[in-house]
Amino acid sequence: MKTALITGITGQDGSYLADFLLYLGYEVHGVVRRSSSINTKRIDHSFGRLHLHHADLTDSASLVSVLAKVHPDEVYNLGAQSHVRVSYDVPGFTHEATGLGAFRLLESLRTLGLTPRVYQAGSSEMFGGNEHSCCEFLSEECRFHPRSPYACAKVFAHHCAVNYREAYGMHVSNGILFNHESPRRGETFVTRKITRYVAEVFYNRADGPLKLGNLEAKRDWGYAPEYVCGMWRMLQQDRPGDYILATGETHSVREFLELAFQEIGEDYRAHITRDERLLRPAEVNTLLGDYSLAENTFGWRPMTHFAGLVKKMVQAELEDYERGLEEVWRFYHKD
Ligand code: NAP
Ligand code: F7E
Repeated sequence: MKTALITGITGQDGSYLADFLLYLGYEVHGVVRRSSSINTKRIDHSFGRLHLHHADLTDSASLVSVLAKVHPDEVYNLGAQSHVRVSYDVPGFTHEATGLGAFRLLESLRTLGLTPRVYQAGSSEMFGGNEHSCCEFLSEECRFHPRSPYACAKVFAHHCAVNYREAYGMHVSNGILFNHESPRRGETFVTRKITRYVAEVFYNRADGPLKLGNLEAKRDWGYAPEYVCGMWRMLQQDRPGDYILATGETHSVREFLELAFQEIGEDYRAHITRDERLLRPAEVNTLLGDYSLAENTFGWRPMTHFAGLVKKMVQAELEDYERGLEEVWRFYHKD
């Protein structure tokens, strides 16, 4: 039985990854940070099967202590202050947790002499958008142009991962993941904000119009459970590498609104208002990724595309969304 350690296990991806690794028969450990209110709702359904440890990516000693106890075969570094807009409000903390946190984890492994395979959660935000690239589809070869404290921190973490791989021969892979969403997405990210509001309208619980920022921004939006399977596949390769996971389609926030409201037979224009405070000091206008390296190397490709994702998210707000996950796990583990 393999042992995995996940930082960020209470987040969207961490919770799906924990589900998938338990399904595969792993012993799953997770890093949980102390909170004054309960922050484990996404993993409560597997509580008895998980090994949870208090630690924090801003605290090296806590990381050393957990790693020395667990001796993992695989480490997935998903912990981060992951909200781009919020990273402008708390840039220092974002750099500490999202950037230096990755360094602390790698350096703790090195000093302990541990050699697990490591996944570093990189982001399409590192590219700053297709307008900063010469390619129609962003690939692993395109240069980074970070446009927020969050993206700067992720670029730093990415380069640390490459450096530990080259300097110390560590098996560290960078996933460069484009937006991936789900019913477990945090409520302040735009897709979940919209689908929650749609459910409120449907049940006559909406309290005033939905306040939104830039509706013209375009994202390459995929379905999160499929992306965590890609993280795992990346670490099963003999050689570490850097891989993009994306859908190869891009759609605007406005298109997401249109489809989401269509699900309940409403016109979004009657329900929204613009709030300047939700605009960003520097926006990433368009993201569109090329996942062909991941497909050619380890057979990963997205199953759910834009319209299917919107439908899944709206339906899940209206009913139980846990059904159907088994199908995803089986598809990606077929070999
Ligand atoms: P998320 O839902 O925001 O989860 C972030 C996780 O990090 C939470 O478990 C959070 O704990 C934890 N965390 C925050 N600060 C921490 C600290 N100082 N020490 C330890 N843990 C800390 O993010 P996600 O959507 O699952 O994304 C997972 C990772 O992939 C993140 O690194 C994100 O930046 C990256 N990423 C996400 C996407 C996407 O579209 N979802 C795309 C590319 C990259 P609490 O629950 O206590 O807050
Ligand atoms: O914004 C626009 C906003 O916050 C998407 C994180 O997981 O993916 C995520 O970052 C777009 C932006 O996600 C609102 O301006 C309009 O253009 O849902 P978001 P994000 O910034 O793309 C990347 C890949 C990550 O790595 C990050 O960790 O939607 N937008 N109105 C809005 N966005 C928000 N949040 N709220 C609005 O009201």
